[in-house]
Amino acid sequence: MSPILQPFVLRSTLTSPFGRKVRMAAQVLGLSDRIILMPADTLDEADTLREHNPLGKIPCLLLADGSVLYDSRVIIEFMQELVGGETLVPARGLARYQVLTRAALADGITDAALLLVYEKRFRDPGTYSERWLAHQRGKITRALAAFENNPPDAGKTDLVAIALSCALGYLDWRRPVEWRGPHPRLAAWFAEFAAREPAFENTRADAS
Ligand SMILES: N[C@@H](CCC(=O)N[C@@H](CS)C(=O)NCC(=O)O)C(=O)O
Repeated sequence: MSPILQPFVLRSTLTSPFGRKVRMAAQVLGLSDRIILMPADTLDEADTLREHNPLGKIPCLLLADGSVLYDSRVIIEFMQELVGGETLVPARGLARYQVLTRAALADGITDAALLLVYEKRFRDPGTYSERWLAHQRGKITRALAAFENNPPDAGKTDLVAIALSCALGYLDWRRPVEWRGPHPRLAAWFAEFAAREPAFENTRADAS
């Protein structure tokens, strides 16, 4: 069977911001109905997730031939190649690497936000490292400032918009930093993007 006709299993939770990136990208590329979501528990040693991805991270994509793809960036590149075109990422040239770099910056916000959340999940109160928390907050603050100075085009749904909207959605949910006040242009971009792009609303954890 051609890979385009095969179903894919996505190991993820509905609340994972990186899983949401993949779910949004799949919708935008018209691949949602090919994807079967199989929840994974990253804390459960018995979960087959660690066989699929030794890092024990979500999302990962299981293909019909037994291959496993991770991480979210690789899965999205795979899906883009499957459908063809360059909806999410330009195929080549400097423009491609500029989009990938901006998307990496957006992912870095999510990575740092997750580390802030994990610090409190894995350590007992009183043992949190304020220095480590400030180090991660600094990454978020600097990356948000860069996007505030140069927000994406609200009319465009590319990899940058997907990664950034998932990062901001995660900040809104977990609130590791207060981002809206100091970043009005970014907040305006986010509001406009969320209102315009159905894949954003459709991939909320509580979307029906
Ligand atoms: N670079 C990875 C990051 C994935 C990631 O950090 N996923 C989180 C959940 S959103 C996770 O699996 N955390 C569990 C862990 O780190 O053990 C990607 O883009 O997919």
